[in-house]
Amino acid sequence: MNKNQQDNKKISQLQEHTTDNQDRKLTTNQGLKINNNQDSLKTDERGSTLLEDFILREKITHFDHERIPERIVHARGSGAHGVFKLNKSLAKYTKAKFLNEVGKETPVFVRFSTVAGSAGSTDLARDVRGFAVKFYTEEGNYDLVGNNIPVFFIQDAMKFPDLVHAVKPEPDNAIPQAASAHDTFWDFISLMPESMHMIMWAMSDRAIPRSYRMMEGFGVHSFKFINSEGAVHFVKFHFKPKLGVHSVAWSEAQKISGTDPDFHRRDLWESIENGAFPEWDFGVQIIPEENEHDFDFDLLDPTKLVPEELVPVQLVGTLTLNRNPDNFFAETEQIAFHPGHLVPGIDFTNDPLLQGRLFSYTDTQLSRLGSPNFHEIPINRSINTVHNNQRDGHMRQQIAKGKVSYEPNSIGGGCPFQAMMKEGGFTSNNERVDGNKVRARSNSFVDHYSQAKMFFNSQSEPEKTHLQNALVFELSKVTFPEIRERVVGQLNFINKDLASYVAKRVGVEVKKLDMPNQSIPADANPANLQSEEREPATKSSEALSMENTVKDKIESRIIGFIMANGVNTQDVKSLKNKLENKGAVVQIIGPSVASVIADDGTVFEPKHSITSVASVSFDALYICSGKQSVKELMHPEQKPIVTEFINEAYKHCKAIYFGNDTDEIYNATRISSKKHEDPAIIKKESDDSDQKFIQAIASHRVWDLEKERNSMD
Ligand code: HDD
Repeated sequence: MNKNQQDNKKISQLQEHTTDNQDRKLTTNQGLKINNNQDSLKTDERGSTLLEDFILREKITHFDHERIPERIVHARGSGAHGVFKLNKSLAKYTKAKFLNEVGKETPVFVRFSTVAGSAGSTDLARDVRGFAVKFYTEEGNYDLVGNNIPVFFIQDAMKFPDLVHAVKPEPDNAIPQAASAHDTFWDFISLMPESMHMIMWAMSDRAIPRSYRMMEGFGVHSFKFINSEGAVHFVKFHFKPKLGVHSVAWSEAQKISGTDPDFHRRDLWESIENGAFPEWDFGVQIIPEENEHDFDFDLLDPTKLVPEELVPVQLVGTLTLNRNPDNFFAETEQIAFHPGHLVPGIDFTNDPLLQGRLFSYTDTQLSRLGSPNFHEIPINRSINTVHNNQRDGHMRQQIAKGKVSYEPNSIGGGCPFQAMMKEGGFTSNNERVDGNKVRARSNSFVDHYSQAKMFFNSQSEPEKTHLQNALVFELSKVTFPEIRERVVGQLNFINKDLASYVAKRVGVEVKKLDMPNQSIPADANPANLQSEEREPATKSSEALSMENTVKDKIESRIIGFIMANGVNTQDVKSLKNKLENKGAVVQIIGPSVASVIADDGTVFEPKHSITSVASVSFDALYICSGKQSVKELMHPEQKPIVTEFINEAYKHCKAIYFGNDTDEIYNATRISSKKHEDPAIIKKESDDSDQKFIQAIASHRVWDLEKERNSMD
């Protein structure tokens, strides 16, 4: 543990519960040392096993009960410990202590996830990503349970089970796993106009991130900040990755799902192990209570975002992940988030999606973790000690002293005391409430397309192409033509070209939307909550396009060095140093995993054999200099493998750098027939070639040239 980690109160708390088997003897759960862990106790060497074998019974019984229910959504995830540091005080808006004192550090645990797939599904599914942060503050745990997309599919929690049932594998045959490309999802979506804004995001490349470290995080709902005077501001929460927001190509995502389904999990784990700690700026959009109605959308509607042009994001803190968990199950699996875990100074709004969530999260932990004492599991404990009169229940850990478990009491001197507000006692926002009990949707929620338009308008041309093709891919898997037609009808309200592009490729026509006539009251039928086409007040917003993201860093990017015996040592070492000095990770790819002997006898150890890895695992490639090395790589047995490897990286718009004497390889690839200048294909020609390569890696991909790079198939 380094000094930073020792100062982390949560990590020190976890240490008390952590064991290490190093140099220890094997024991039973009762602490009894075990002398033979190979054989059960029998009547004879070939005889039956004795029921009295308590060691066997204990081992098997425990094993039989190892699995717990996976999360109903967000089952597949990965997490890490870290720290949140405040750089700018928000005391003017909130009394939350962790947001008041500049420089204050608060321990956190963050869990990222996909939504639809099971715990064992691929990381690269086209899906929303969860971004859940538990802040272990001095005033108790505060959970910000968000996503990498700032809006949601539905406006009311009443529809959440329907949404999830629609996207999960279909109930008759449990197909497909971790995919929205199927009948039931699109059937539901086609009938839920309110989903269309989120559909734009989910079909964009945001849904296939390059890394958890390169995703934004959003609290989604509007929350409330309350300051020490009781003044209220609405707030939207943002996390912006220091490495920028980047994605992979869809064909790449599909291949990664086969070659390395743990791609994001591995990436998070390895970057932390390598000391390349993932970092985000934490930001807030703040809206005074009196300006609640200043927008052309309702702040309580979770299918809307607040454009940054209207309310800028103020960056006030830094989130850094700096420590991997010691045990996946104990920490990442057992962590229990809940949007209702609050601290004084932060409160909910009446967003009807958020309101429903407030019930769901504790409820789900009861079935998932099995007991109301889930807060006592080490990863879930607050760093301040819990004092209350709750008692007993399955697996109770806390030993609460004394006779008294009720309040008021005189025997216990009235303890534990209620805390006054000035002592940090939580009080709910003293909001005036007056209304009739209704089961209804506010009219202010019925505009489903204008922000979808804003999102589409904001995309760069390559992003639009990807989004369109994602819709085509998904709808091509829908077997009911009327569903495809209805979705196209919805798209037509967003953008006519988009609708006709998709329609043409999924075999339907763009028609006036025809919603099925269901036997439910018209005003309760979501299909009838169809809004008119309306232009957004903010036509387009820069922050919504990944094109405008940070593109000046190569930190933790994985660069594959392709080499064979006879490679030029000087050349390899010099580029490797330059890249590593900027934080990139160089991985050697050899013809096999056998050592590579360089021209001067230096030995390089490949991490990969070119036959057992695909270019989708790398951000960029360097074809190392050296005549002998090239000759070996172009041996008839190797040539097709090497060229396919490079061609694929080319297709995925990556940076590819050719060292000295590598013309034979260059000429064998499709790159040699390129017709135009391509800034991400670099030949070692001059002193600044290395620098050009570094720039190309930092730019992530040349999406603009995707058509050209793919047109020579
Ligand atoms: Fe949820 C898990 C995010 C709406 C009910 N949700 C869960 C997780 C994230 C979110 C990140 C995984 C937490 C973890 O890593 O353990 N959920 C969201 C966001 C939503 C949202 C950003 C909308 C803005 N969720 C939502 C609604 C409901 C739920 C409307 C129910 C009414 N969510 C759950 C759940 C889960 C969950 C069933 C499954 C596992 C868990 O809670 O702990 O209760």
